[in-house]
Amino acid sequence: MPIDATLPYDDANIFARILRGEIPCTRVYEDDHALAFNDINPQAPHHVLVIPTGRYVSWDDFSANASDAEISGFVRAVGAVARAAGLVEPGYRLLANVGGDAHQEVPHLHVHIFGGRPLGPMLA
Ligand code: DGP
Repeated sequence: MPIDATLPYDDANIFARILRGEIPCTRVYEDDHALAFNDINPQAPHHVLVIPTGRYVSWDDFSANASDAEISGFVRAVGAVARAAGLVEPGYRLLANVGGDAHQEVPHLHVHIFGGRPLGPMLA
């Protein structure tokens, strides 16, 4: 079910549990500001989720409330994950769903990285 991105952070959400190591995932990158792991339901040969280590519901919450260090660390981590996977050429797509209309399902900010095949024009 899509979430309401204006609700307070819920420490029981699935990505919070992954961050705490309570639920397994296939980790591909980790540093002080970000954790990246393979999506459980991949939509492309390369489908990784990058999440901040801080408690942020969505891109909206993160962009409004995270520190400059958290934001720069997270943005650099997203780029590093894609670069390390060799996706810069031929290319990749980033996506962050925010709230109900975008069908955000997990109330912890996550950026999807898609790659490994031609992705076609972006669908609204
Ligand atoms: P979104 O619709 O943007 O909120 O995407 C949520 C994504 O999270 C979706 O592609 C599936 C993925 N996902 C949900 N639960 C889990 C999980 O327990 N483990 C992993 N690796 N991915 C999950």
